[in-house]
Order: sequence, then C-alpha cells, then structure tokens
Amino acid sequence: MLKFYFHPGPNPMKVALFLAETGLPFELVPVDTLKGEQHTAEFKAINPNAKTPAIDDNGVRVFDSNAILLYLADKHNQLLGKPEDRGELLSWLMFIATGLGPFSGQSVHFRHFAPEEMTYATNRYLREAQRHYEVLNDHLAGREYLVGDDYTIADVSAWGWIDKATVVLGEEGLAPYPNLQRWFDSVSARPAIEAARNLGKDIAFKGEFDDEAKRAFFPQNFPKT
Ligand SMILES: N[C@@H](CCC(=O)N[C@@H](CS)C(=O)NCC(=O)O)C(=O)O
Repeated sequence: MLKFYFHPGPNPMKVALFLAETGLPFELVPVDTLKGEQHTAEFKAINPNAKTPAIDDNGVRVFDSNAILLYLADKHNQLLGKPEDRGELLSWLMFIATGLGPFSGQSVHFRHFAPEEMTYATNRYLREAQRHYEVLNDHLAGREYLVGDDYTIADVSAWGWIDKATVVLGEEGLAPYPNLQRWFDSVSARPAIEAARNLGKDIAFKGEFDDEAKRAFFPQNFPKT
C-alpha cells in the first residue's frame, strides 16, 4: 500500500488533491512538522531533505511534491494531458517547483515569520511572487487549464500554492489576477477539493507556532545543540 507522509501545508496538499482526484488507495502517515518530526532518522530515510510530502510506494521512495505528482501520474497514466502537450506539462510543473513555490514560500516567511522586519527581503520576495502570479494570469487568458485543454497535474500542483494567495500576497489575494481567479474558482469547484481539504482533519497536528516549532522550521536561527 502506498504510504503518504503528510502535513497539511501547500506542498503536501498537492499530493492530497492528486490522490483524491484519482481515488488511488493509500495509508496516511502524519508527520507533525511543528513538532520537528521531519528531522527524525526514520523520516529522513524517506526524504533526506526533511520536508513533507513524501511517499513510499511499496519500497520506492519519492520526495518533493512535483516529483511525486509526475511519478504517480506516469505510473497510473492519470492527469497527464495529451502526449503532444508533454513539453508544456513539464514546463509548468518546473515553473511551479522552482518559481511559484519557492518565491511564495519566501514571501510568507519574510511577511509572517522573520524574527525582525527586513523590508528589502520582504519586497523582493513579494514582488517575485506577484510576478509569478502575473505569468500565470497572462497564460490563463482564454484558457481553462494550464496545459492544453485538459485538467492535469500542473493544475493540481498550482492549486496547492494559489490556495494560499492571501497568506503569500496579503489581503487582496487574487483580486488583481482575474484569469487566475476564474481558474482557481473552477478548480475549487471540483469534488476532489473537499476530500483533499478534509484529509488529516481527524489528526491532532500541533497548531501553535511556538519555540519548538520555530526550532523545527528555522534551525539556522538557533545555536546547534
Ligand atoms: N520542494 C519541496 C518543498 C517541501 C516543503 O517545503 N514542505 C513544507 C510543508 S509545505 C515542510 O515540510 N516544511 C517543514 C520544514 O521546513 O521543516 C516540495 O515541493 O515538496
């Protein structure tokens, strides 16, 4: 049985949505990242990068959300779009993995979690996140989905981060990006979204972002013990 190492953050939620869309059977393995469970030797054998999501597919480990999406989509021939659109699919997946995700993550960090205000870094990452939103917004003019005419893992992947627009960009969220808003509303109306959002709701993940959580997430801010 596929094991899905999960914490309800934007990257694991991509995989949660893929599994909800496809109905593939899996066992949920909670990794409470606010308690630092991503740093255990047991988990690092599955993901040496010590982050969620990761999967163990009967002995095959795969880590990093977009690698997992590609691996599962290829293996089960699901949500890949048309073969002639493979180049587009890979391009948008990499755009999300190397651009939208990291810049959004850093924007969240400097807006909400940096120990002191750092205006230059905050603006740099906010502006880069906004630029990635603009690229998506322009691309989605007159299109329903990111790749060809099909709902694919590129949409699944983008949804994980676009769902956090207000945390990344501030209160106005998707308001300046009407095509992206239309796309987001259409993806959000899919039945699998509710199932993905409900995943792990019965698990008592740690909620407070206290000292223990800060040590787990930002060990560079603490002396090595
Ligand atoms: N590139 C990775 C990033 C994974 C990532 O940053 N995961 C977050 C949750 S959304 C995490 O596990 N954070 C815990 C930590 O940074 O210690 C991916 O796409 O899977």
